[in-house]
Amino acid sequence: MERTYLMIKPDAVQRGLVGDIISRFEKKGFKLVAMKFIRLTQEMAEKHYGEHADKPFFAGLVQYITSGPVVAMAWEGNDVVAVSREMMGATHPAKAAPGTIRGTYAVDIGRNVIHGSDSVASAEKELAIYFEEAEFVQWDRTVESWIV
Ligand code: RTP
Ligand code: MG
Repeated sequence: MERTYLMIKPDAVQRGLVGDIISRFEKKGFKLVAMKFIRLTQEMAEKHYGEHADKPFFAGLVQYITSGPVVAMAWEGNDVVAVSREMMGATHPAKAAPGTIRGTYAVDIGRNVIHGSDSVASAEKELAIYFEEAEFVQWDRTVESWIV
C-alpha cells in the first residue's frame, strides 16, 4: 500500500489546526500508520528540505520549520501521495483552491500549514528521516471494505 509523509507545520500547531487537518485525512479514508509530536532539530530540517539548500528562502524555511513543534505522520492509502497533495492545495496559498487545507487556512507561502511528500520516492526518503521501520503500526479496521 502506498505511503506518504505528512507534517503539520509549526504555524498550524500554534493556531490549533491539528485536529481539523488530521480529521480531513481520516474522513477521506486514508489510514494513519505512524505519528509523533516533535520539534525538528536544525539537522533534521536541513535534511528534510535538502533539495532547497541553494534557494534564497532556505535559511528562513529552516528557521520556520524548527521554530516550534510539528506533527509528523505516515499515512497509507490508494494514491495517497498525489491525493494528499491535492487536499493540501498549491504551495502558494494564494493559488491554493478554496476548500483545500492551504486554500482554507493560509495566506503566506512561508506559513503554509502543512507539508506533504511530492512523490513516492520523496515519501520513502522523508519517512526514513522521522520513523524507524518498527514504528509503522500495522492495523486493520472493520469498515475498510466500505471505504476502498
Ligand atoms: P512542502 O515541501 O513544504 O510540502 O511544500 P511544497 O512541496 O508545496 O513546496 P516546495 O517547492 O517543496 O517548497 C518547500 C517550502 O518552501 C517554502 N517556499 N518559499 N518563494 C518562496 O519564498 C518559497 N518557495 C517555497 C514554502 O513554505 C514551501 O512549502
Ligand atoms: Mg516540497
